[in-house]
Amino acid sequence: MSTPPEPHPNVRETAHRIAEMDVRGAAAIADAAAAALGVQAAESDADSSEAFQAALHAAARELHDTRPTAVSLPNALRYVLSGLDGGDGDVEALRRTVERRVARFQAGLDAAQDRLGGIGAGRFTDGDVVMTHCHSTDAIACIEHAVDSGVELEAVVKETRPRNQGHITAGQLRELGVPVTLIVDNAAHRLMNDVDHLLVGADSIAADGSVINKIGTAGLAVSARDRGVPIIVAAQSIKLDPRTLTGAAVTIEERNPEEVIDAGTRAEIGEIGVANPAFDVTPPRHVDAIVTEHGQFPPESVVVLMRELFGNGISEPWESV
Ligand code: RUB
Repeated sequence: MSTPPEPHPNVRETAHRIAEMDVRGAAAIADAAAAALGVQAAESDADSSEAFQAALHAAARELHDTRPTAVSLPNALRYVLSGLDGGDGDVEALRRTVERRVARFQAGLDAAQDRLGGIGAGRFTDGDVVMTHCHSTDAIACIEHAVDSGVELEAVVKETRPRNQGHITAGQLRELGVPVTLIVDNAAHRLMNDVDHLLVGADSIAADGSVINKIGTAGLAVSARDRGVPIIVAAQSIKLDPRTLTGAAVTIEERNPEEVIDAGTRAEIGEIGVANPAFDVTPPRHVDAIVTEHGQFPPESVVVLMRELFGNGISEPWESV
């Protein structure tokens, strides 16, 4: 087997930033991965269409192998690479095609988020209190649209251990002028009596309507159900996982134990195991609505949208590298 071509340094750098969570959140990961493929295409010195495609596939592979759970990543790669199907163009034509598709993909991300924000905002009325988990740009778009149209909201923001992405959410909601109460994750059930909505994002949505999102979402949804608080998932359609149409399971990322406990403290405690799953699976029965740019769906019917958008067959050209 021949050695795969070296990806462009920008691709290496982007892959590193995604793996280290300098770039994080499903939408931002998709955006960064598409941009990196654009740089790979723009600066490729390949002298044949085959070499050009091989380099793009190798770049996609490197980006793909960074984090396993957010399906927006393979969906972004697939979208950009599908422009190369057939491969009968010369290098310049292929380069232009990739650049065009990257631009279209990135514009689509922004437009989808804006549109779903407008749809999700419709769930809120004046004086509502919204509980959030982690940091989701799709979820924040719903709050932003509501605030922009004059609805007064308050937020209870979970800090979201171990990485505290709730702090990002708190900062962004303050910028929107929303009063924020920050809580530790363990206080969520206690505070559930005081909130009107639970609003979260998604990293992947399976064909049965299960929602894969930041660890803690599934337990939070059980708590919200118990208190009769509606559970809303804001997720543009690149979060739909077409691989699950044929029964594949979403891989849950396990991260470094040092995010949970530093090595020194761990050594002081003595011999212990540490688990650090980054995501969990909320079953469809614990979700009230999935808000996408195509409208709101009960989780069980999201499969219809998934088939419409992806069909039954999906390609993974980076697997051939
Ligand atoms: C982020 C997370 C977010 C989703 C949706 O996890 O679980 O809820 O990615 O985000 P991590 P967005 O911080 O580990 O990447 O709506 O911005 O796509």
